[in-house]
Amino acid sequence: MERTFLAIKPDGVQRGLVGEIIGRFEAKGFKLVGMKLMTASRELAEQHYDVHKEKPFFAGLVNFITSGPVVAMVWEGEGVVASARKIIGATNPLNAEPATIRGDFAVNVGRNLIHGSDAVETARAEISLWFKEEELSAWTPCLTPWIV
Ligand code: FUP
Repeated sequence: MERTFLAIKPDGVQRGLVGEIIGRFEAKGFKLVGMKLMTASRELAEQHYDVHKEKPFFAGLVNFITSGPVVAMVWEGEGVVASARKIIGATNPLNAEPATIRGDFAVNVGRNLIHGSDAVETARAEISLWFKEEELSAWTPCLTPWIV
């Protein structure tokens, strides 16, 4: 089954939006298979955002993401990578539609509350970067027959 990596960024934790954000993925019908509150090391953050290492915003991005705890999560479900990106909304919150997480709660591209993997392959790499296999739980939700 498809999995994605989501991380509620330090601004989401500081603003008390953890429950609100997690609730949206639960309500949609996706399954939480891994979750931990942790402060990322610079090394982890630099690897995670490696694709942006030449960008002018890279240093600020790494400083921000390592500035406090994040909620790192793995979610599972049919089409979860693309669907989570829709639930999250556009990277720049000013372009994010209402009813998306960024559309409802964020204003600034550098403080956009949550990260979500952009493709199935990226998700695989990000999950193995942030989680050990034994930190993930395979479980069978009894609600599944009512949703899919
Ligand atoms: P996303 O996939 O929506 O997280 O967006 P990107 O991978 O394009 O960007 C990663 C992060 O870099 C964003 F969440 C915020 C930050 N960023 C900036 O701070 N300024 C920019 O112009 C673009 C991205």
